[in-house]
Amino acid sequence: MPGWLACAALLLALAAAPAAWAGSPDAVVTQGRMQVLLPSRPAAGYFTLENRGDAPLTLVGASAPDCKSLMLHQSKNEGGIDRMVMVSSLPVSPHGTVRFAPGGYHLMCMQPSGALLTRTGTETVTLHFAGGGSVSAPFAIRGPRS
Ligand SMILES: [Cu+2]
Repeated sequence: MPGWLACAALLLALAAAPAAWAGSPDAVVTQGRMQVLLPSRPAAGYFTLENRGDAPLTLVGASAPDCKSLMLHQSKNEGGIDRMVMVSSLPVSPHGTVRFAPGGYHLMCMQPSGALLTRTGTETVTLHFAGGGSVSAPFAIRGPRS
């Protein structure tokens, strides 16, 4: 086989390799929303994360332009006391779904600014996965009663 042909065959094989994502894992984010209670308080982010791939995904972080930091949190009730714990990584099984919803997992936006303070439009939230991939999605900005 001529050298160039072997090279073309290798490229084709690489293109067809499953789960060889670089930058865009098989993760789909829906129902994203940022709930801003008071401008002086951290805002909470909720969404549904679906893994449409055949390989497990591990969510390891999040970021947004109008949050100084955007942390993964989990609300827990232990002995009648509500508290929040930091989540360093969260696995999403193949074809599995994880919901970030009030009372459970949520994003916590520290020191909200920009559109989060005027409570208008959407905030682009980027989810980061183990292995270096990430996915961005628009999150609707909501006030306390919406
Ligand atoms: Cu929290």
